[in-house]
Amino acid sequence: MKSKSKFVIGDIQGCYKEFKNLLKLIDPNKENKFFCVGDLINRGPESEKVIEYILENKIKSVLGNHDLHLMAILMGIKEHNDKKDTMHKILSKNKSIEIIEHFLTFPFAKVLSHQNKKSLVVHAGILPTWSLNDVLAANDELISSLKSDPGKFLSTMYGNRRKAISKSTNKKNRRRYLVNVFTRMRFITSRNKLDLQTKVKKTSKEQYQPWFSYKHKSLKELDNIVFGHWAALNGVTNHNKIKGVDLGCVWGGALAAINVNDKSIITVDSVK
Ligand SMILES: [Mn+2]
Repeated sequence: MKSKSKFVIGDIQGCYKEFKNLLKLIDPNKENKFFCVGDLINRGPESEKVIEYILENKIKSVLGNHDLHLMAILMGIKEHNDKKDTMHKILSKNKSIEIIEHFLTFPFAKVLSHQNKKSLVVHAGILPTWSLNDVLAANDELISSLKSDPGKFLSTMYGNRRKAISKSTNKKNRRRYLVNVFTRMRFITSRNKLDLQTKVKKTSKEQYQPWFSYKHKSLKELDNIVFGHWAALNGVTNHNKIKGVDLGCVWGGALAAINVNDKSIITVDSVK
């Protein structure tokens, strides 16, 4: 690699070995920059090792639904679901404060600038009707309430709020909706109503389309949008400016990184 590159890494979800293998490929001399798409932990085998590496090396990411879930567990707001969650070893490490403090530096949306171009990184997606300013305003609104009172934010965050809501009406429901857009969204209607159930590639529900299939206002100002969260897509969006980087490493697929400078993708296979 000639000059410094910037990469966005897909959903790691506790796949520490694959994460380290990927870093060897994208950053052999520790001079390239990389940023994560969220869901650093959970479901996978070595979340505690991923967390250790993230804290030690001050790795940056946007917030994913699993990252928020870990914060809620660490703050005693949610219980570790032993049937689904795989974060016991994180909880036993007594690193709650460090983890929460580090995760509180993560945004929901991040603009990466490169060669006069801009890439937007989000965990799940953004609304088609949003300009870049609207994206950043929604991010600021969430981040300021998360930082000012994490306990209150995390305890009122859970809920399947699916319809948009104005600022003045109900703050909790508005936060829930915005968190769902940034961290859980897959299919939406043309009126920005979310389907929070369907996780596969296609939906039979009329009126619902993948969020990236609509015309996106923010693409006037952005070179591309990079997201994770939706493993079933296997990265396929059929959109030249909206790129999925969750290749389902935790489900036996691959861990991917996209080079935002030239859009090339590097992958490592899941370690069995
Ligand atoms: Mn996710």
